[in-house]
Amino acid sequence: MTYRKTKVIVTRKLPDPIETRLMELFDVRLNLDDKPFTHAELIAAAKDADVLVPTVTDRIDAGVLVQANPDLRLIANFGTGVDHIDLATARQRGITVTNTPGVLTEDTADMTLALILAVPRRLSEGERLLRSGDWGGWAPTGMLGHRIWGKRLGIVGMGRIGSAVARRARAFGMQIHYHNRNRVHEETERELEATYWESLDQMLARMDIVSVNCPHTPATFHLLSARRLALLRPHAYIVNTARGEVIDENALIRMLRNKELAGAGLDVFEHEPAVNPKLLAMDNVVLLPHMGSATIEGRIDMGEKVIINIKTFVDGHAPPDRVLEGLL
Ligand code: 8YV
Repeated sequence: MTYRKTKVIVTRKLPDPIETRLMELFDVRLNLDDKPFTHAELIAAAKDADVLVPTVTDRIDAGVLVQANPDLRLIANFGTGVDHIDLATARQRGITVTNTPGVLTEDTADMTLALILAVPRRLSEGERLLRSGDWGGWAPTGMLGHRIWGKRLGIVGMGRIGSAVARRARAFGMQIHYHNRNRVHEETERELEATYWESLDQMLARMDIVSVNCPHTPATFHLLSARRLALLRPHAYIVNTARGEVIDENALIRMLRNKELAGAGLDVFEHEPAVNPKLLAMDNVVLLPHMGSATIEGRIDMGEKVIINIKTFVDGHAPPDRVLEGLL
């Protein structure tokens, strides 16, 4: 098949330079008004496309995939996480899935650090106070938070993003601890002065701040369950820029309300775009609308990766960012 004859359906509005390049290369259907596709619209797209370019807001489940036309051979996801795609059904139907790893690492790590700083230092609370007009001026005991320097940071998931978080956290004087399926290279551990915990439970019980940086897979759903969250000490903070589903959100909310945890910084939620109103009412949380990778540079790089994956696939080669289920 030639590029020109390849029918690509893009489910959301992408940065202009990416959309322009896609239009130059392929037979493309864009979503200019950016209205998320309904399930029925996703099924219709899968019936029509050779290549589907979805994002995290599209649930590409078995219902979509079994109705796909036989020419749908590639799902070139715009984003790194692929938990919204039923990978097993895609594999059964011979559909290749690609993602966009690497290019959003630094931006997501920056946002993680922003939350690690924002929650203990009460950034959002301070800003709310100032904007409310109620600030009476400086006071020796006004807006006291907690020091970051010297605290223990426990990173859950030491992949690209987890390691980038660790590098930054070192510069803020934090002690790095991590739990990962596999221990990272000795050299990386030395560089980061990182302590590996084979037991997540044991690590959680000793940390001051915990950062979630692992993907959401069947194995990590509610990895931070009510039981595990209860291992955290009451002065601990938790930050999540990965996926809401990794934490049992109801259990987290209960603990925050009962002051069994000091606070949380959340960029992701279990039922996006819905955010539990109980969280919205809390002062000891900083809440962001899933914007960890939201830089124009990052989104253009992600689009470039999507284009390279499609081109390589159409050329008949294995695309560079194939998602191999077992490796997630
Ligand atoms: C993306 C993300 O913006 O890439 C990911 O996994 O979580 C986000 O930062 C989003 O997924 C785009 O589909």
